[in-house]
Amino acid sequence: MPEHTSTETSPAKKSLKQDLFDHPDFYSLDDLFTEEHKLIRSSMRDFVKREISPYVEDWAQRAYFPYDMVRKFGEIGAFGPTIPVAYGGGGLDYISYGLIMQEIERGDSGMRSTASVQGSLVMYPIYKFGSEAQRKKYLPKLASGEWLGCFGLTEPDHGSNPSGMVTNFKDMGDHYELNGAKMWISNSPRADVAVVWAKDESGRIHGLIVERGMPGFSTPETHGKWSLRASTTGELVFDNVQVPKENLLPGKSGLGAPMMCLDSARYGIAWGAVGAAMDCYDSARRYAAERIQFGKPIASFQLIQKKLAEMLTEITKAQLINWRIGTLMNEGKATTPQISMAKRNNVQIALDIAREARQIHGGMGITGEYPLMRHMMNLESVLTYEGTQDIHLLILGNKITGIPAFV
Ligand code: TGC
Ligand code: FAD
Repeated sequence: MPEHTSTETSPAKKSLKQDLFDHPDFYSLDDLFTEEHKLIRSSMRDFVKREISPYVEDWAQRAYFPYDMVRKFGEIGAFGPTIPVAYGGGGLDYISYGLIMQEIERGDSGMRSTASVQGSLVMYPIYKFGSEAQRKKYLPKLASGEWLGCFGLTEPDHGSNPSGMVTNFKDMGDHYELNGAKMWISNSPRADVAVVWAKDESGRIHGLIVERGMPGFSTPETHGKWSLRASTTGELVFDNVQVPKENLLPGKSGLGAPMMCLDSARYGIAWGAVGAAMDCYDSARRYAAERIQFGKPIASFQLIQKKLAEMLTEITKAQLINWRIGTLMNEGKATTPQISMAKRNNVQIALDIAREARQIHGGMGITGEYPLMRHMMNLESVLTYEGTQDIHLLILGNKITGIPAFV
């Protein structure tokens, strides 16, 4: 607690309800969760409180990726929760997956990136489009955290428009030869395997599993980020890499294959962003109750109450979106535009809440004593990756009008 913050118990603090601190659940969404959902949430919450929250500010300040979290995430079941148990996954539903992402991102968006890339962007395509041999070889090691994976779609000249990618492979008879480069790849500098999207000689997109150690494959780290500083980001460079033919994902080709992975990851982000928003709201509510100005806790001023009321309203609306999109995911009915709406809305409200919460903390809000600036800077990346806010608007615009406005 900062020295200039009053430690007296103010009337506002006395009236605060603990449940709204620990888990803002204004519309009693807990009534809709099963006992298993609540157990998963509380065990992830305890894990994050123990293993991430006490250290993450220091990791972020030092731009340090805590690699030992990979094994810990594996042990707690954060990797591939929806993948069947037979392949090392959790065999859980999509609400459980969402709750796991929510609790991890309550700690830090970069830590959630590590987990959601591994589950939705590496394990999911191997499970969905991989051969049985590929599933058996890779999934259990990825689930346990023995191996870390990454997903290479974005290129230096093709971000929002992945169909323009130039990374390509040629059939050399007994193997494929892969050339090109990917940029902005989460986990890449420490990844053991990369799911890479590249064009064949006819220009059709396929997924290939590239392993660290293959000659010509390198993963330079990207330095100087002001965002997601506890997550490691880098490039993937392919210089005549010989990829065994059995490493091609046989189940699906075309842009639709990576887009299906993005549906799953964007869904997880919609939940994760609400976790970050909850953490900012919790901090703002506590601070407002404790901070005395003009002889009163600032929580007693109408303008502060307006900010808190709007935060709780937006969190509640985002929670309701997540609940419904989660049930649609469980039924296999969620559409890409529905997922876009959830991802776009929830990341935007989380960023707005981080900024408002920072204001409530006054000058203290810019320090590492509170999580606000870290969440705010992280959410700037979350706003951009997995499709920018404007790309998600255009996906919705296409759905509404039937007219694609991307070009
Ligand atoms: P478009 O013409 O719309 O579609 C091309 C083909 O793909 C099919 N398709 C899908 N299939 C299944 N599921 C989906 N969700 C699909 N979306 C598209 C589509 O049916 C079509 O198939 P076919 O057979 O007719 O050819 O494609 P487009 O080139 O116009 O692009 C559309 C656009 C702009 C919406 C899309 O490309 C897009 O979403 N761009 C944003 C790129 C993006 O999100 N990149 C994310 C990179 S990964 C990342 O950021 C990880 S961050 C991880 C972390 O740290 O958490
Ligand atoms: P651009 O596509 O160049 O966009 C620049 C601006 O132009 C944006 O505002 C965009 O909305 C706008 N724009 C583009 N096209 C249109 C249009 N048609 N109409 C209107 N506006 C448009 N990628 C991966 O493949 N794997 C990863 O693991 C991964 N991790 C990432 C981690 C971080 C920290 C970051 C920052 C990015 C990561 N990405 C990853 C890349 C991410 O998906 C891209 O940054 C994102 O898709 C946007 O691409 P771009 O940065 O090239 O921006």
